[in-house]
Amino acid sequence: MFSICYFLNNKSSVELEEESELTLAAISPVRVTPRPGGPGPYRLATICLATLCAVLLISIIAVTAHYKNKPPSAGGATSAMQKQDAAAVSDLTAAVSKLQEEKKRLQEEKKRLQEEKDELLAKLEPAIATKAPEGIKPTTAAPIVCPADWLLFNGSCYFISRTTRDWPESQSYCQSKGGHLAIIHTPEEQTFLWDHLPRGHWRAFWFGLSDEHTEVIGNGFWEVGEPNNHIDEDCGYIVKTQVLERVAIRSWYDAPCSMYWPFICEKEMVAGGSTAVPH
Ligand SMILES: *[C@@H]1O[C@H](CO)[C@@H](O)[C@H](O)[C@H]1NC(C)=O
Ligand SMILES: [Ca+2]
Repeated sequence: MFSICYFLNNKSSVELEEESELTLAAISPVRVTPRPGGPGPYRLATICLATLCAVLLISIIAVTAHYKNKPPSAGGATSAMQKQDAAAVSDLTAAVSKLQEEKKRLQEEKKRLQEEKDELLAKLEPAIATKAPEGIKPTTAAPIVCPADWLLFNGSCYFISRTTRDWPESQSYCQSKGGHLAIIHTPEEQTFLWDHLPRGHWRAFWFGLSDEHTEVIGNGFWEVGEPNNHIDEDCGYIVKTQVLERVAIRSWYDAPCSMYWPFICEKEMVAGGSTAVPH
């Protein structure tokens, strides 16, 4: 680029020389004759070079203008972004320090609560220690807690099965749970269990009555006409149906012990104090 411009400058000086020659010629008419093929090609070259130079200049201006416009806009964008970044960073820093403060506060709170808990435990321990000797004697003080799915009534827990077994298998199952098929003494007990039985077309549940053991037949909550000992029926079951006239205290039937029914287990939870049924 520079060499071209330099070349052009040279040419210009050549042209100036020519002009001066022309002026000289005008002054002294002796040297009027122009050099053969002199100014023609030079002028053409000069025009060409000038045009080239102009093009180059324009190009340079255009390029510089382009880059002058671009960097400032780009620079402006970066500075705006940098500002945004800086703001975000300071926000984050603030958030972090806030969280650190919160963490510190929570740690202190945790420490305080831990101390409180230790204090309370220290206070409680003597109380527990003094209670322990009482706990050795089974008294009525402890509340009875039945296993999950078992119902509490008057010191006993009851389990109403959803699966069916014959009477001996039902008894074995109840014994495996530390109980026996329910032995029902009072109308209240009978009604409590009855109320918890589901209704159905013919819902029957084994309970703890069989000829194989000594029976208290005569008493009890038999349906009218039962026990009829129809085809060697030795085991007792409670029936609950959709018929609402059927009532708790007239719901016992007897049936062959080999039938498969759901069943009701009982587990006495109060060992001493009264006439709990031994097993
Ligand atoms: C509660 O159980 C005791 C001891 O088994 C019994 O004597 C009493 O009759 C029962 N009470 C009721 C309401 O079932
Ligand atoms: Ca019967």
